[in-house]
Amino acid sequence: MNSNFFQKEIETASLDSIHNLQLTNLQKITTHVYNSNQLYKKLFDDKGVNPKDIKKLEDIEKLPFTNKEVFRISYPMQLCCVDKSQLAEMHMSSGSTGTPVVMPYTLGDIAQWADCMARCYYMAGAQKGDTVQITPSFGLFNGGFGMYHGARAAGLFIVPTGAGNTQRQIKLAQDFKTRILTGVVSYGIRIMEVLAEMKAQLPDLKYGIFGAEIFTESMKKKIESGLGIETFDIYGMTETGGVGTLGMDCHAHNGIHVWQDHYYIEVLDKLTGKPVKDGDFGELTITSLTRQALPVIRFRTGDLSRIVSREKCTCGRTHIRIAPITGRVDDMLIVKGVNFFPRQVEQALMQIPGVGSNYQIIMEEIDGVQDVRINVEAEPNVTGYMVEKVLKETLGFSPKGDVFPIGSLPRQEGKAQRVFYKKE
Ligand code: DLL
Repeated sequence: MNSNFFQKEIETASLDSIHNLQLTNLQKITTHVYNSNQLYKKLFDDKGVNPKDIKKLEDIEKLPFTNKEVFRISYPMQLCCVDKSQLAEMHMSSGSTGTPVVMPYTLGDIAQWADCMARCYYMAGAQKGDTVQITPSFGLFNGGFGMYHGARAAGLFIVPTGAGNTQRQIKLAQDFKTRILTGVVSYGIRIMEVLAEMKAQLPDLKYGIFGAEIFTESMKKKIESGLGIETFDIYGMTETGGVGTLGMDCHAHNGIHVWQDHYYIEVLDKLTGKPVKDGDFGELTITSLTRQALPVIRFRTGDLSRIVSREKCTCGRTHIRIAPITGRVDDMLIVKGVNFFPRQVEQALMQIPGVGSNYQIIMEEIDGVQDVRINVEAEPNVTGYMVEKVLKETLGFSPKGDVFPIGSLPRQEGKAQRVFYKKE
């Protein structure tokens, strides 16, 4: 197996040494947030817990949870744990709920981010001098800058295209021999479609690093065969410090390695807040162990996943593996008494030959009754009846299916919006 390490010693460290390091870092970080931030101190005090109570890793369960609401009430900077003179950069997301999440960074935090991201590049197979093309936007969204900081640390040749202008992206990828393409999942698909329209090729492209959106197996296969590359599912979020902080899958493609020296991960029952058994799905809850400006403590991410393995991987890495994110605790849709998730619609649609990759789930209320309609791009041979039949077989009820020519449904710059609400 191609095993390429950026920080081999820590990426392959024994589980014991990783756990020891986690405990030391957990003690340090709880002391840091408690002593430097009033809001954190209040959260700890209200729970009757003091950093000195952390004597073993399991004691993390004594700590209070944080969530998006804590970020909302602390906007813009009340959760910051260092003096402004130490800050270097900030990023922000407004997320699907509209809650602004601000993440300030010290220079040390940027270096930590860059290390996590550089590990991901190397894990995909990057080597010094490779061209990496960075297609997420450069701005408040963490995607562009995170991939940039990491590529700098990894010694790659950066083509920082940012978002949009797909034909030019393709031309630049040809001219500068892009070997690694990075982006949000839906943009990988867009590049693939435009490449086909242009009847062009990207002969130097070998690896695609995509994330920020659910990356279903069917979408992965589509991009891999369309672009002739191997793809990787990269994970991270504004609250943990951005793209790549929470890891990526390796060439074994058997789970996302979460960088455990920097993050402590729990998988919790979303209702009781108690840990679920390894292998069971639950809400990922993250504690940042090494960040300084704004470490999160037991942050309820809302993302659903499960532990795949705590054992050493065939790639040599020892860091825990989680399954690709399957959804969010709050994205379940209910129509006529049937519960379903947007990813199930995607999986069903992708089974139909000729179906494109852009679709919309329209939740509409007609005469007070909730209904759903699926709009999907497809080749002319695909009919609405075919779509309705597959959806009925997989979802157990019959949404109306409408087919549109490839390229005709609206696309968003950045993360794709799949679910739309309409009231008649
Ligand atoms: O989306 C970070 C990122 C940028 C990751 C580029 C990968 C590539 P936020 O805008 O704060 O940050 O959104 C974070 O996006 O809680 C998940 O719900 C979702 N998400 C991120 N990566 C994945 C992934 C960036 N690989 C939120 N699979 C997270 C599924 C993902 N969902």
